[in-house]
Amino acid sequence: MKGIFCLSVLVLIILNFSMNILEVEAQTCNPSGRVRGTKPPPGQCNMENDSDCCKQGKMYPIYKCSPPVSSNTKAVLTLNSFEDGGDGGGPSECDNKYHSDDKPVVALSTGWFNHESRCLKNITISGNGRSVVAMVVDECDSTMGCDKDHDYQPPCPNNIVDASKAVWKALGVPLSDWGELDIVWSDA
Ligand SMILES: *[C@@H]1O[C@H](CO)[C@@H](O)[C@H](O)[C@H]1NC(C)=O
Ligand SMILES: CC(=O)N[C@H]1CO[C@H](CO)[C@@H](O)[C@@H]1O
Repeated sequence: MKGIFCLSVLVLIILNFSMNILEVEAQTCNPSGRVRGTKPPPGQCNMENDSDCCKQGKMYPIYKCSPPVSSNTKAVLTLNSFEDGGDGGGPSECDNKYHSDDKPVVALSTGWFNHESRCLKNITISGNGRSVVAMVVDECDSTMGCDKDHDYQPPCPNNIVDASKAVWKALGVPLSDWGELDIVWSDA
């Protein structure tokens, strides 16, 4: 009798445990691996406007997925230049062009960029009590980083809306607070 009781408790525990795992898998997006940071060669990694540079030996998680998209998906807004010579690296992936930082344009983390499916489409970004419509022109690569192609910057986290200064201005964020802001976004 005691044995059966113990067994059923054990079965319940195992069942509960595996259901938790399934639930977590459905809701979150786990790293697909890590890359090891290499020190940028002299003159590499444009530190313009607080861009982050990889640190030698530091391990950075990489992601092929982003959290699920809803009508108000939580994200972190960061600042990027989409101009030639800016900190965004090469031309934008969607149209192979540079873009004026005076236009509201953004790059999305790999999972949200979703194989170019949001390319040249608009999203609505809400933060700081305001909203702005911005066009998706590029990917913020969550799958790679710390190499020449990515200007020796770390891989993008999986929840980033990387925006031109026009977006920051439109949201009315004071210049001194530019850098990182909690926002929500949705497909426009
Ligand atoms: C996106 O918004 C801009 C104005 O901000 C507009 O000119 C453009 O047509 C819109 N693009 C789409 C695909 O809706
Ligand atoms: C994207 C962005 O805001 N770039 C700015 C970075 O800093 C330089 C110099 O302060 C500005 O000229 C850029 O506009």
